[in-house]
Amino acid sequence: MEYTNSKRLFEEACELIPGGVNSPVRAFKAVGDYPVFIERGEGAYLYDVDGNKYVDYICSWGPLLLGHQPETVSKAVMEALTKGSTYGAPTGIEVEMAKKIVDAVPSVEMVRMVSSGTEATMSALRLARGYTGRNKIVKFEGCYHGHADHLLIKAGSGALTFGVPSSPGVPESIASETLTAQYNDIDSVKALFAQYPDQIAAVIVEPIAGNMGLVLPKEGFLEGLREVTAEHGALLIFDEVISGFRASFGGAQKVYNIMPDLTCMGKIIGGGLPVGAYGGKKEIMMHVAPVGPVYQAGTLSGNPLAMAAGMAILDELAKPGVYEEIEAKTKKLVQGLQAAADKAGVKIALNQSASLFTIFFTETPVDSYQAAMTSNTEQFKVFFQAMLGQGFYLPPSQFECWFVSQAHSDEDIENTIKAAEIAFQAVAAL
Ligand code: KE4
Repeated sequence: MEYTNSKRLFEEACELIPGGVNSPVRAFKAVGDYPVFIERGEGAYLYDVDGNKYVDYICSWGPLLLGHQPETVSKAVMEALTKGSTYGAPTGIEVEMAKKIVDAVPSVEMVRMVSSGTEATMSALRLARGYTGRNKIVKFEGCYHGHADHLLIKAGSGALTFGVPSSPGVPESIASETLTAQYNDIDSVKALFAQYPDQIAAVIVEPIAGNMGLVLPKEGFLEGLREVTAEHGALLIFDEVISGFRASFGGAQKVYNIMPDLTCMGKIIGGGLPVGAYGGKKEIMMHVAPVGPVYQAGTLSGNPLAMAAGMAILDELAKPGVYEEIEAKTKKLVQGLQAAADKAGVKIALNQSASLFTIFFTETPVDSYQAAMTSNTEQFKVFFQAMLGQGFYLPPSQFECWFVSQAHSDEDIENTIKAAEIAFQAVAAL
């Protein structure tokens, strides 16, 4: 494959944009020297600036469950654009969108639209602190909730239970209010409640973890979180920015039949345009300005173009059989990839849920952050490059998910498996 224009653009971009990208993971730092620059997307495909075509398994990190440029979504956005792009005033479509989310997501009685997943989680945590009058929050090592200061926290050293900043610029004073626990280990959460009685405002969790690679909740883990937070007067916050409208039309909370107090959403509900949302029990949401004291605002919140795209994609996803169709494709792909790895003698752990999956290059079953960290990132890098060179665009990190869409055809799935047979051979030859 020829990458002349991508290389040139990346050199130019690096002079003007930190790292040459507007979001770090796009820089391909874990897998190569430079990213490919994209010209356009169509259906299940991306086309880069050198004319190379790829089957896309990032789908913009989640929003594009129907693939690129689904006809009804594009049509809805273009139609909305004939009436303007933003008003900074309330519109009828925001009411329709709120109703659609409230009707679909079991625990959500009231919702506020924002413009990113980070805004959604940041606002939900401020609301939890304002509602409970408590300051501490609990997050899980390996879960990512956007880049608000109090969430850029990693586990402190063994002795420390409170977090330490995972980025310069996050004050210790803020980090000390964030406690870290271990995903799928309910005892690590109970220990924090015992150590900090009446001080924890909320526990925030990805009900299906997608940011350490895909890690599924163990039997009883989510139920345990629901029980321990209720017992201690803390809020349970589900970060469904990835799993919302992907795990099912009602999100992971519908699949696992758990009712969190607040839910954060993003990605799919914007149909590819900037969006986020947080919502939950009306009694809690009524604490949000202007009806309540907890302040949160946004110039482009509920933007009419994003609402038009969101309404259109949710209308498509509400149709019978869509989730079953996409999950069936994903399962066929995963079975083929496992067989390809076995054939090459490469040990992998493969986690799949709905239209998400991750191939971990480890023989350890991956049900925790620690297990995910046993992955061989060198093997992942070789696999990634071998797939990219054959026209398959995977997430450029071992610790992310592949995203399958309705646009991926049976032929795309078969071709992906054939390419993986070659890519796994390259790994075996290391
Ligand atoms: P945004 O602020 O990027 O819209 O959403 C933050 C966020 C919140 N919660 C979860 C569970 C998320 O996965 C994300 C963002 N996801 C990453 C990919 N894992 C976005 C890709 C990127 O950072 O460029």
